[in-house]
Amino acid sequence: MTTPNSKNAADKHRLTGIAAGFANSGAPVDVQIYGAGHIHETFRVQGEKGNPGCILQRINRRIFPDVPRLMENIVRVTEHMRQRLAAVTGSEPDREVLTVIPTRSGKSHLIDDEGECWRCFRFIEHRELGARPGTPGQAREAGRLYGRFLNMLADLPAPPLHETIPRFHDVERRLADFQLALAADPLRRRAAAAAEVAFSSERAEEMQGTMAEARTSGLPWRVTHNDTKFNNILFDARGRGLCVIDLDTVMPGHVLYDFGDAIRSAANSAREDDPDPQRSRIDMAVFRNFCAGYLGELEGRLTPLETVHLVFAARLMTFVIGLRFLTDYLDGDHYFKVRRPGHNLQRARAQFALLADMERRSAEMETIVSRLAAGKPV
Ligand code: ADP
Ligand code: GN1
Ligand code: MG
Repeated sequence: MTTPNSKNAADKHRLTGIAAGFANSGAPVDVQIYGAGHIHETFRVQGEKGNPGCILQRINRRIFPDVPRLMENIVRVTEHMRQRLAAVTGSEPDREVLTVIPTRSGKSHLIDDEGECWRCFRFIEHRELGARPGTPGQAREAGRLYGRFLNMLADLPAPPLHETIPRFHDVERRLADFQLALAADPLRRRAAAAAEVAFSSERAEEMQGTMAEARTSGLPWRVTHNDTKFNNILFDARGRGLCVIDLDTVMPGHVLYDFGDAIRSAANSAREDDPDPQRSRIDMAVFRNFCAGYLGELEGRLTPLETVHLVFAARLMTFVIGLRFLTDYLDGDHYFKVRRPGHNLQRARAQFALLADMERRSAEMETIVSRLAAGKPV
């Protein structure tokens, strides 16, 4: 008979076997589920004493079907950042950039006997901080780290990185996907989402129009991270930003994507899925401090067109990600991991409440950005 305990033991045995396929020194001692990401299955593998262990991930192939290209990007990006860090006195490349641990036969990923794809990174000791900054200093550090990330990849040699998710943050694509899900409405959920559907329709034109105009005016393409959630930064024990992780979506993008996604994730006074939309508000202290860290690091790099669109970017990305949660709800919850019925609808509602608050406070946000960009205190 298979009991939960025997299943656990079988799973652990299987995971330990997979971990042993990577060129990590020493035998794996224990494996546990780890982290709070929405995309992959992540495990922490503990090694024998003195071995930092590793992070083992089963890659979500529905979202990233071309694993060799995905891993090629990650290897290129991490090696480039490692070289850049090696030139900085006092830096610790093993902790400040992810290290891909190859398989025993030297590959970037392993395919198991069920056809699942696995990869492994060196485990970086860090302090768990949760989904949002707890202090102004952490918000500033998050800004600094995402700014430094952009700086370090500004001279990544050609060829361009692969586009791992086509048109990932393209608002036109996201609106088209939303319209398809709304028309199909496979689970008859449209009525439950009527208020959110109306909210997004009211904003579609402004979002698309402003973005199209910025592109026509020469908004630059850069190497961007594209998934700049607060929990995609690891912090050290003293609360200093250490390492940017979750590099699956590093590819050509606009700086607006990174800035906007970071603000909607870090400068939210509530959890991303708070069931009470009244609580989703822009946290101005976090906004100010993130901006100070980000703009301080990127001094001289951003063009005036980029700077002038930063506050719009915070609204744009809150809209785009809210729309993706809403689309996934209508579609039957196939993309984001959900933990309860209606979870994606709650997430969409919370993002839209945050967006409405940003709309109310846009003028204040603009003042903060323009003062910082002009080198003035806020
Ligand atoms: P997802 O795409 O599912 O969000 P991530 O790559 O962000 O997956 O990893 C999930 C979690 O695992 C992270 O939020 C972090 O807590 C932890 N993690 C990932 N890589 C490392 C690492 N190299 N060292 C320590 N913890 C890590
Ligand atoms: C996913 O992987 P994770 O949990 O950091 C998603 C992001 C969303 C985010 C919402 C590849 O991020 O785009 O903004 O959830 N990543 C992907 O929490 O779709
Ligand atoms: Mg993540």
